[in-house]
Amino acid sequence: MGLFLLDYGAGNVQSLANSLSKLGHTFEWILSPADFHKATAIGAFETAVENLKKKGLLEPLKEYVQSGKPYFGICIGMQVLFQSSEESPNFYGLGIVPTTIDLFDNLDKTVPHMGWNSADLVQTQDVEPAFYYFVHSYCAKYSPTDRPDAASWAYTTTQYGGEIFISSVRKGNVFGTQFHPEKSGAAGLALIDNWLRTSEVERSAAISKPETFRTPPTLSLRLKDNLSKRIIACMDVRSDDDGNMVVTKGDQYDVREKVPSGSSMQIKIGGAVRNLGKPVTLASKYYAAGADEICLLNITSFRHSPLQDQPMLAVVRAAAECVFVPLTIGGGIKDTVDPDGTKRSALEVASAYFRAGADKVSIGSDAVYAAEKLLASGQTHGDGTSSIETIAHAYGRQAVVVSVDPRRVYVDTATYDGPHQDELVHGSPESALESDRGRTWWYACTVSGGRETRSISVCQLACAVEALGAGEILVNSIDRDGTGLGFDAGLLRLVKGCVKVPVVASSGAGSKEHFVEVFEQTGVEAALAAGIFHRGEVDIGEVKECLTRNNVKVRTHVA
Ligand code: 1PR
Repeated sequence: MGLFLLDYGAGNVQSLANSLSKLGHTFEWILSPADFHKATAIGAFETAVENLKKKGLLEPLKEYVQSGKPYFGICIGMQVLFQSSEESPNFYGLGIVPTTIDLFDNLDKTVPHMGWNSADLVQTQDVEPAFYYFVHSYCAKYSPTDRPDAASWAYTTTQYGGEIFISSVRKGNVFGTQFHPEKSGAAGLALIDNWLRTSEVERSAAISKPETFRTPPTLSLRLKDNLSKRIIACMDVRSDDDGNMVVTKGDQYDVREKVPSGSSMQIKIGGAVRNLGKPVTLASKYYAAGADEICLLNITSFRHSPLQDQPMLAVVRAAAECVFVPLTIGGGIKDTVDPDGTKRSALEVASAYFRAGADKVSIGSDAVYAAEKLLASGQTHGDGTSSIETIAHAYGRQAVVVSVDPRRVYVDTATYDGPHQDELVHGSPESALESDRGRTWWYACTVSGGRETRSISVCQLACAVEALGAGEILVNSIDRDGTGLGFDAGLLRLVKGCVKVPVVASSGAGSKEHFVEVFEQTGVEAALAAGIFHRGEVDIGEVKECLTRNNVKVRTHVA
């Protein structure tokens, strides 16, 4: 009798498989209803219940759970234990936990709820809560007065803004977590390991003690929720001049070494591609140092970027085996054609990366084209065909990041009569930065890694991609990239003011204090940096210490 994982092919179940391998557990996949008879425990699955129905797995799953055999469900794997979800009116779950899954309200917070938050034990308040990685838009509200039966299932609760929800359920041999333990670093791996190493008998005995399920307590909202700010390490990846995949880093997107003037080597394309290390080695190092997420960008994807023999797939696969926090892959997420003429949709490309172990995909150029199309149509919703929509529909909006590469377009206020009047930013005449001093500009979107500037502004893009289904917006800045001058707060405030989804600040970090400034001045949910980490100028731990000293909440227990 072994450990079984249930996957219906649309989620990051590979991450869980990697976590189990790392912990030394062997497992098999559930492929047909008959496999339930062999299983003693099963793992996460992520997508709508309809897919389970199609495969004839829903009823066997219900019988399995009701028979008292061990079940561990993650995210949707927990939600499926409930009656139904507002996400899909025709969705009927297993009905084991007698309540519904509802959408978060976004009046006081960004939705999805994405990042590291605490999971507080319901019955015992004296244990320091652990932090886990959450990413979801729907939740089971914790309500012991209105829904006491459901609340009695609550093992942990979590507060997000003005709402308290059930972040894990546990009774007998059933355990479900709304958070992703397989993406929650050492704390998450320990939680999975403990559960798997406890015998069925011990689990049932512990959980049937009378005091364990006394009346669920009423919890009061604290002043502040615990969602922490995320620090993301980003690697721009490309092949060097010898064809090896390397991490590089540009200055304003130019990744080649500067050639000394007068050098006989001085040619139009500049010097060699800067090589700052191997992507998997660095990803593993940043995970160990406490990065809350890792981002890998294929920066030469503007060229022909086939799926067949795509070297980034191998990089993602290897990184996912040693990184147990969320992994985002960007570059080349678009419709493409393989050398043999096979057409690959953006959804197929994204699916290949998810199967390799990515948790999110980041879309750059294709998002600009989709936003332009939406604006030209005059509609508020897309026609369902863009890469953002197809991937969000299949994997959930939380799996779709849009990466924006804006560039400043300076204007003369006396003569400017263009369409971006409302988005003009005025630099103070006293600004320390010469690029800002007394000048006025707007932010234009670019495609192909900044090689082509478009007329759509960053605000137009942000609003459009949110409407299309993006779950997060990564805001780079070509002007600040690699300069170490600090994040562009004006740009980030603009984007934050346009959207409700989480915003990630990127480009320009030059000191640990810059991270404090960006969180205090812009309200972004996460900050990403590259060069400062690659060159070893500042360690991720130092950044987090500095943020903690300045009362910015971050995940600090990473060991
Ligand atoms: O258009 O969907 O194929 O995606 C291409 C992706 O590759 C986009 O996310 C785009 O930002 C990225 N990209 C393309 N060319 C470059 C380049 O540098 N030549 N990198 C590039 C963008 C920006 C950040 C960088 C931060 C932080 N790099 O990724 O890591 O600016 O740097 P810093 O902390 O050192 O200042 P598609």
